[in-house]
Amino acid sequence: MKPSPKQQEYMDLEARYGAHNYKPLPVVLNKGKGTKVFDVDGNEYYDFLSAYSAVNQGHCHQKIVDALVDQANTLCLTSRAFYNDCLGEYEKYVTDLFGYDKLLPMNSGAEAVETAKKLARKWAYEVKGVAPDQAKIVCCEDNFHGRTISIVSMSTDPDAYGNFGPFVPGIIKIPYNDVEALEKVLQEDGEEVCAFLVEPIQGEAGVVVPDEGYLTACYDLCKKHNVLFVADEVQTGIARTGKMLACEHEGVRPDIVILGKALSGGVFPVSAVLADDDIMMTIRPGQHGSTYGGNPIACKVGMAALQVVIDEDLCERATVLGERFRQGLLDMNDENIELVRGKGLLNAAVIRAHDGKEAWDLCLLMAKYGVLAKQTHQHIVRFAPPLVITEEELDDALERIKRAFAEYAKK
Ligand code: IF1
Repeated sequence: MKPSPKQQEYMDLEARYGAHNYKPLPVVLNKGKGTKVFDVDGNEYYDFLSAYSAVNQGHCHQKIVDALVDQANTLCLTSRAFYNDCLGEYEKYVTDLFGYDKLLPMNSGAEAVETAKKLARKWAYEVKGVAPDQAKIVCCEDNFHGRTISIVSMSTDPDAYGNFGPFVPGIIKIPYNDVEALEKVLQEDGEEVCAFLVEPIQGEAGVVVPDEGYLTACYDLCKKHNVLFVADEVQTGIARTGKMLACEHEGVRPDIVILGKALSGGVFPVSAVLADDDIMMTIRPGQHGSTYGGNPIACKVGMAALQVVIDEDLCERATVLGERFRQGLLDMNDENIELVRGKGLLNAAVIRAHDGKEAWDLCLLMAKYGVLAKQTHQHIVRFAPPLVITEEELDDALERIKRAFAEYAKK
C-alpha cells in the first residue's frame, strides 16, 4: 500500500517537524462520520480502532459536536478558582448514572489513573492507617495505564519504561488473571497495600479476557485485606464490552472507577475518577486538581456522549454485534487466525506470521480493502469499531477483512 504523493507530503511534514513517538499506518485522514473515516484522496475506511475505544459513539456524532460547539460559544474555561454552571450538573449526571457518591474530573486517562493512585494512597494513610510513605499499589504484568513516569513505573513493557527511570517505588507487580498471586501478595504485604489496580480486560496486552470469576475473586480478596479495588475502565468502559463498566459482567462494583476516552465520544479530552465519600473526601481543597479538569466544554460534551450511549442502546449493540463479529472471524476458518478473543466490540485476533509477513502487513492489506485496524505487539490485531456500526456495515467489513486475509495467505 504505497501512499499517494499527496499523502506522502503530509507524512513528510510530520517526519520533519514532529516527534517520532509513533509509527502510524501510512494513511492520512481528513474526515470522519459514524463508523467511517476518509483519507485525503477520498478513500473511505471502516474505523476498526475507534481511537483505541474513544470513538464508541461514532466519529463526529452530531449531538456531541453540537454540545461542544454550543458550549464553546458560551464559556470554555473558568478554571476551578471559580464555580461554573456546568460542573455540578455533570457530576450529578455521571455519579447518578454509575452509582457513586462523587466524581473528580480530569482530562486524559493517564491523569485519571494518577488521580486514582493518589486517592488510594491518601486513603491508605488517612483511613486505613498505613505508615507514612509505605503504601503499596498492586498492579498486573502486561498492564497499560498510560505514559507518565509513575504509570510506566508499573509497566512490564520495555518499550514503555525503557530509559525512563528512576521509577516510582511502592509498586508490586503480579501476573494478570492469577488470583493466587494476589492472595499471596495480600497475605504477605496486605497491611501496607492500599489498592489493586487492574484492567477488567487488558487492552494493549492484546484484549486479554481474564477467566470468569477473576474480578470477583480479586475483589473479595481486596475486601478481606481492606484494600481498594481500582478498575481502569478507560478502554473497557462506556459500553465497549457490552456494559457501562466491564466489571458489571461479574457484578463487581469497584471502590474506584477510572473513566476516559469514550466519556467524550472522541470529541474532547475528558476523564474522570468515581468513588464514594470515604475515599473521595480524603482529598481536600488545594490537594489535587488540573487547569482544564471539569471545564464547561468537557462537562457538556461528557453528558452528551453518555446520553448517546443510553439513547442508542450501545451496550446491547456491542453485545449482539460483538458476538456476530467474533463468529464472522471464526467462520473464515483462516489458518492464519490462531485465536479470536474479546467481549462486546472489544475483540482481537492472534495472527500467525506467514511467509515473512505479520500483523502489521495484514493491517496494511486491510487498509487496502477499506478497514483500518492496528496491531498490538507483533502478532495481535485489535478490532474495535464504533459501537454505532450497523449489522450491514459489520458484515461488509468482515467481507473486506476476509479478502485481506486471503491476500495475506498468498505466498
Ligand atoms: C498511546 C495503548 C491502548 C488505556 C487504559 C489508561 C490509558 C489508556 C486501559 C491512558 C490509553 C491509549 C494510549 C495511546 C494508545 C492507547 C492504547 F496502545 F497505548 F495501550 F488503548 F491500548 N488506561 N490507551 O488504554 O489514557 O492518557 O491515553 O488518555 O499512548 O499510544 P490516555
